[in-house]
Amino acid sequence: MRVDVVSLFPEFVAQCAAFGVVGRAQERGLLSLHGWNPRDYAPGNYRRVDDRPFGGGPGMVMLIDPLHDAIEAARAADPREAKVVYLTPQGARLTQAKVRELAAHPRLILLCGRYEGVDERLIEAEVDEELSIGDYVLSGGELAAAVVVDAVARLQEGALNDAESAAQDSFEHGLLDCPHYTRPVEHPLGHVPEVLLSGNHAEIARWRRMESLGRTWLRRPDLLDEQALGKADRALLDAFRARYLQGLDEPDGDA
Ligand code: 6GU
Repeated sequence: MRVDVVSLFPEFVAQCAAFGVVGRAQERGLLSLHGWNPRDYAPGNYRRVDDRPFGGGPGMVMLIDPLHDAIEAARAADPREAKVVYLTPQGARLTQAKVRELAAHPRLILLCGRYEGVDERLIEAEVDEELSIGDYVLSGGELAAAVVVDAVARLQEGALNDAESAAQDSFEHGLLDCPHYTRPVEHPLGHVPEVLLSGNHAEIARWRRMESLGRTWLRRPDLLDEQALGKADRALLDAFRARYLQGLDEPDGDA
């Protein structure tokens, strides 16, 4: 997949994508990232990219033309049709379902705003979708663009090894992940839940599912659609709740 980033700081997004799974996806040719700086399309010695808002008020608004020309240059760099996404706190919230949808597009153009925002006419003319990564304010869309790049890159076929794919599954299925442990078994900070040492794969799977359900119930009840749970999951969640309400749910306590 190809992703073009239109930003006053395109190197910022490139740096975020240079490491780990995403860096490896680029090395494997699964993702190609390209940066376009609207300043390069701004005329004059000052290369101005923003101006004061009509109607007054604080802050600056990004000019139409440098952004328009940068987006058109990005479009022209590849014949495939691009979906243009503007990263803004005014956008719809990014979810894993949306990430899956974006990851299936062969081409994305990610538009990053700075200052108070972008002239609305540019958004109306060029942008297909506006996305936010959460209810807090960032200084620009670059970190959000890096989040999108990371999330879509790891979904490209061949980006993850088997272990990474398996780990991905938990959130894909709408539940939080279970806790994980590694050596040593005994440590001053606590011991490993006995069931994980049992070698009983059915019991281990049952415990992990129960922990996933229980954590989701405790931490992200908004994610848990209890009506949609199967009978087995409801029984596991009931067992978790019973244990939790008895105060036996210490981090080291599967006693
Ligand atoms: Cl996409 N941009 C900015 N500036 N702030 C944000 C955001 C995006 N998502 C959450 N906060």
